[in-house]
Amino acid sequence: MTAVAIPGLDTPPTTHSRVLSWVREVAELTTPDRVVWVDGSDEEAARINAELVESGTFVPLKGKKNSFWAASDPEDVARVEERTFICSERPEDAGPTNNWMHPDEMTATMSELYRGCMRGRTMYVIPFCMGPLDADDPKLGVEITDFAYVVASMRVMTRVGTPALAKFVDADGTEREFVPALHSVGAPLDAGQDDVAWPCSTTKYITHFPESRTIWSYGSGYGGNSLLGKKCYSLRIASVMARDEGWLAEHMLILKLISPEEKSYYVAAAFPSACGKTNLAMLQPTIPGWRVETVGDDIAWMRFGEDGRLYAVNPEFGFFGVAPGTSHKTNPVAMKTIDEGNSVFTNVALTDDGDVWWEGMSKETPAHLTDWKGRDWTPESDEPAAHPNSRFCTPIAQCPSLAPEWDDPKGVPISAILFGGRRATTVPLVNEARDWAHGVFMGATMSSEKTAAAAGKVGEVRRDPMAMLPFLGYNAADYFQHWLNIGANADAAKLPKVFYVNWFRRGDDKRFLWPGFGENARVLKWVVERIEGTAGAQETPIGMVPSAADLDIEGLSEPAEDIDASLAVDAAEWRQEIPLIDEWFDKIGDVPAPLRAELETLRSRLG
Ligand code: GTP
Ligand code: SPV
Ligand code: MN
Repeated sequence: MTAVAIPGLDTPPTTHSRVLSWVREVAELTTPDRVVWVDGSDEEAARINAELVESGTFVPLKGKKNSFWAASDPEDVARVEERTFICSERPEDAGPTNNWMHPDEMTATMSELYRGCMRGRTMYVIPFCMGPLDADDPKLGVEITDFAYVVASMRVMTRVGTPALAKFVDADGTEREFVPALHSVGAPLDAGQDDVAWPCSTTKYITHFPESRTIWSYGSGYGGNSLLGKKCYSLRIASVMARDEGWLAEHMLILKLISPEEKSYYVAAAFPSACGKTNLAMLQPTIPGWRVETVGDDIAWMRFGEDGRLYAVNPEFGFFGVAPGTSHKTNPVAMKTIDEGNSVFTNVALTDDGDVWWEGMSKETPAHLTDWKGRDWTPESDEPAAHPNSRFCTPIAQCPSLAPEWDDPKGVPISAILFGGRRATTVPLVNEARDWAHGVFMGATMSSEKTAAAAGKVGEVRRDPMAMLPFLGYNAADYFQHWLNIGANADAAKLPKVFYVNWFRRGDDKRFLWPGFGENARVLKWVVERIEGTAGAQETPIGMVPSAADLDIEGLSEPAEDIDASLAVDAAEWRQEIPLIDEWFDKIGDVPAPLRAELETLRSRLG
């Protein structure tokens, strides 16, 4: 084969041999017009943003500094779970919850899709690092993409460019491992063909090869499908690394709660997509004396420290948050973060004076907007102005509640883990696990109504173990066993306490029983008091649940009946959960015995 001359390919800023050979291999397969090595500089970002404005992908905002509005293809608005694959050698290693195809078959199929797919486009090479650059074992990756929007967004979400690339080769010349992550929108351009603002393909694959720790994504520009450091690397591939190396890669926010006595507690919480992680991570407590600082809003990597406690690191560098519902009332910290500028807004509405708007942002609805599909919009329009899964992408450094230790490579010691979902019935506001195994059972059986974060029907209740259903890189039964092993290998007294929360229980008229948002601090306060042994709880068949008297509810405007109803444990409702859990465990297959035992305990306690 003759070496292909592609401008930029032969001027790499690294000597890392595998990076060089892989980039060449991809360039020869995808045949871009040119190759650009991303250095992460401000000058480069300004150039790429200008190109995105030129191509129509970005509209610069007048209302926010260095910020842009983008609208996706209307068919490319969310993660595509049915097109997401775990291609392990053996189907049983992908487990019953993932789509699987043999790696050879997938490699053959996708290689044909990739062949010539970057024709007429620029191929960007983005070296990146998930987590602090000065970690002992920095988790490196290289994303190749043909979409400048991905370059602009990766720069916000991860540590990219020259500082990351410097970690690829040690001073002594040792080359570090990295995750190769290939992305293409799958829309080659013929000579003279005009581009569209949001190129994508009707054929989509979001593929993970866990054994070779490789990611191949094709056909979509949407965040979770294209910003490959996020869900693809930091959860699906990292969960496999974590299984092999004895740590946890989880779909969790990390927050720091500071008591009036100035004592700090770190809490990690796993909620499914669009179920409140970003909001809880940025919570502003309504109760006097308590403060919350933010460490991360989506992903936690947790390892044991030398002291035997579990320490969490946020591998990300920005927030990719749900826009609708975000307001100065519900989440003032997020609003202040984006008001600093340097942000990308995708599929929100555009105001006439060049700023962004979405449902729930303000009491008054603007009289006229450009909706996410680029159409004139008025309050009389029958579709929302912003897509329900529209997102802001904004640098974490701009977050006013950021904890100073947020990027400490050691991480922060976790005192409590919360699991939670979106359930209109049955699940009480908060419930404390009796011990680690019971907590793992809570996580393994948690359930939630489907949201707009993934393509498909919204509202359906499904089991979403540890909020990882769409993000597990391996077999779910093995994952549950891994969680049990983490507990078995630890000093029980040093393990985080586990709780199960539900902010979304509803009354007969569908209103939320619990006010949520900043008021969730009352639940966090009870969690801390349980850790300290100072708060009461009632023993119920499902775990330890507070009564209203055990919670600090002073100053809440909700009627007492609503608070009681939010805390109620109705045995009849819970008996209806049992066959659903049976069905779920049957689907999983080899559920570890301690979790089967937990189910039998629950069954007998419910009578
Ligand atoms: P992903 O970024 O998709 O992983 O979602 P997330 O878990 O970060 O959810 P987020 O905090 O963005 O919240 C999703 C939606 O739930 C938003 O519309 C919020 O306004 C709403 N929400 C968050 N917290 C609460 C709460 O305590 N109560 C109620 N009723 N709604 C909430
Ligand atoms: C989620 O869906 O959980 C998100 C958005 O946080 S995405 O990055 O698309 O996964
Ligand atoms: Mn979020």
